[in-house]
Amino acid sequence: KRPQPGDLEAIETASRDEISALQLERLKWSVRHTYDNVEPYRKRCQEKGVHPDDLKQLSDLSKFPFMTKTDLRDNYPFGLFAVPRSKVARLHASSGTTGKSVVVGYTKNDLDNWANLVARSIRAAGGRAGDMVHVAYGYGMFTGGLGAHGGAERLGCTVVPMSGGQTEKQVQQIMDFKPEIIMVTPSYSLVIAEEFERLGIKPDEISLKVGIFGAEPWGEGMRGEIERKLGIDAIDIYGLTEVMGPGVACECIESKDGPVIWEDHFYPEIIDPETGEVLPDGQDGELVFTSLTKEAFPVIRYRTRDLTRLLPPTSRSFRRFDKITGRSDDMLIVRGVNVFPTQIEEQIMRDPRLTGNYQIVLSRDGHLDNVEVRCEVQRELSGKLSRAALEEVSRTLQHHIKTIIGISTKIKVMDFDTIPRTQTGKARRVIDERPKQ
Ligand code: ADP
Ligand code: K
Repeated sequence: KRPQPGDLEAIETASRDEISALQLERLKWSVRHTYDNVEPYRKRCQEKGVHPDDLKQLSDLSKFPFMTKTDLRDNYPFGLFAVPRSKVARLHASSGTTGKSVVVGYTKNDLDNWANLVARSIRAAGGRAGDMVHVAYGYGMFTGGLGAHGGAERLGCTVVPMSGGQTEKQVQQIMDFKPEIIMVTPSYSLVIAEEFERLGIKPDEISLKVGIFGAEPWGEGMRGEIERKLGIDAIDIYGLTEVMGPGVACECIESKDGPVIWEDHFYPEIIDPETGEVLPDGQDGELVFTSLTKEAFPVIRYRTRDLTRLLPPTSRSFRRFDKITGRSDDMLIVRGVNVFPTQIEEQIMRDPRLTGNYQIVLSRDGHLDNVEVRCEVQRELSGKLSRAALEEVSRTLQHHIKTIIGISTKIKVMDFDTIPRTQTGKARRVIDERPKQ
């Protein structure tokens, strides 16, 4: 039986007018706070000829300049903080999937809001006070571990601060302690699932009911794979260090239809990544966030580089977004065709004989890009498929990728457990062996 969401806060069912009114009031404060206290942003506004007083309605935000990851790097470490360093209660840093890390700070109030929003996210996912939450996101400068931890504790759960790695011990503890909830990256959850399989433990013998997965893109096919292997509901949580950490948005268990943005704390926009123009809801583009309540590290129009579209409210009064295809800097351009690793993942996951572990290897042959997709057969089929069956798996996948994504690939179907597993959380999906230009 699927868990139900816990009690909702009043704002989660408020009218859109009430939400907009609250957003406008908070937006005015946030823009003013940033302008007054963050000199590089004030200069940027002055160059553009905009002032916090120009903000009369929510749509006026589009007149304000963007912030990007480059701004964070240029002002490393504390140049964009809006409070004196002595008021900063904690620092975190992005894990630096793409380049040098960036540092962010939180006041006591910021940490309080963060814990509340992660608690709200866990509640939306079906968790409640008294549940045991196994946290397998990495602890440390990465926001995943401590972010999940603070929220689970705030909700009144029993928190197991396991962190990443030590897969055998993860599984042993889950069997011994019997947590209802696990919070981890989707790719590491598969590693844990495989350890259960190896021990012959069936999904219905695992105490877990809900998994709350984020920090990297994952598609619907992957959701099905994780749900089957662990016997849980898999819920998508989203966040990024620059904007807060996990808990900027989270799916609700009753609809599982894309992360709901906690719009009382974050104002979303979708822009055309080329022109910077704001696009209407429903149109694909780059997700941009403005923080409405953050004190130490406010962001105004922060460009996430994550590509998706805004969707109308369903089970909450807040808007949602579609599963993130990837970020603009994950995009591969193969012989002129734009490809996201998740698109290839989606095609792999159509075949139940293949696991969710895969790698894409790019190489160059003269002037042409070659793409090799490495995938694995499920444990119970490993070494048991005939040559003809393996060829059929590979031909089918190649055909799907060609007809749906539009690129030619070489497929390598490998034995179970031959592609390296992540121990630290985020999987390395792409190996680019092309010479640097
Ligand atoms: P880094 O930028 O170093 O990877 P973060 O941990 O801050 O560090 O990563 C945030 C990014 O992770 C987001 O911008 C997004 O690209 C990705 N991400 C986080 N949660 C999700 C999710 N649920 N679905 C897809 N991508 C996600
Ligand atoms: K990431």
